[in-house]
Amino acid sequence: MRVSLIRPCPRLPEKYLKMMGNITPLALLSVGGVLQKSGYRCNLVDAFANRFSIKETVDKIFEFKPDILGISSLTPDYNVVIDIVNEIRKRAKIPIVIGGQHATNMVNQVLNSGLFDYIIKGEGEFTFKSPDFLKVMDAFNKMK
Ligand code: B12
Repeated sequence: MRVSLIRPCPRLPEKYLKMMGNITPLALLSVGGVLQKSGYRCNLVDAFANRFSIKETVDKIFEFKPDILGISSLTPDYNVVIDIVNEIRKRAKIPIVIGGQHATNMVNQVLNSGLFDYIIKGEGEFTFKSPDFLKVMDAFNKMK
């Protein structure tokens, strides 16, 4: 299974992005590392490091031809995440998992948005590769 992991770039002026510095995407490296060890093929679309626009982010995602997407969201990223997901939905029907602090703390808001197929709360690496989650994924794919 091919998994594209996405770190969004918050919509802030460049001077604020610069102040944040070069932040290593620890969350997605943790998730991707565990998935790769379990046999998944992963790629990381780091829109923050590359200052990708919504279109560039989504183009990069589809270049990898993923079977599933995992997107990380802090609260300041969430408006951009919504735009990324809306753009993805225009182009393809693909399962989308959201994780990270916003999804963990604002689960009802995220669930009610109707934009995501799965929300993983808390530490995501082991949930993502758990047999229960894979079973649900399998059922989802059969419904398509
Ligand atoms: C270290 C840290 C930083 C470092 C970042 C270091 C780095 N290389 O990432 C610095 C100082 C740079 C920083 C900056 C900021 N931070 Co900070 N930071 C933290 C801190 C203390 C730990 C985060 C961390 O690295 N955890 C380790 C990683 C491995 O775990 P994780 O990020 O939680 O990810 C796990 C899960 O969330 C989940 N997950 C995450 N994404 C995904 C995606 C998928 C698909 C799945 C399945 C699972 C999943 O699985 C991951 C692995 O277990 C947390 C507080 C805390 N104790 O968690 C605050 C925290 C994350 N930061 C916060 C904030 C607000 C910020 C800033 C926006 C501050 C600012 N105004 O600039 C910036 C944002 C920078 C950015 N764009 O990422 C808030 C977020 C709140 C929220 N509701 O979103 C937190 C929770 C602090 C708080 N309590 O307010 N931060």
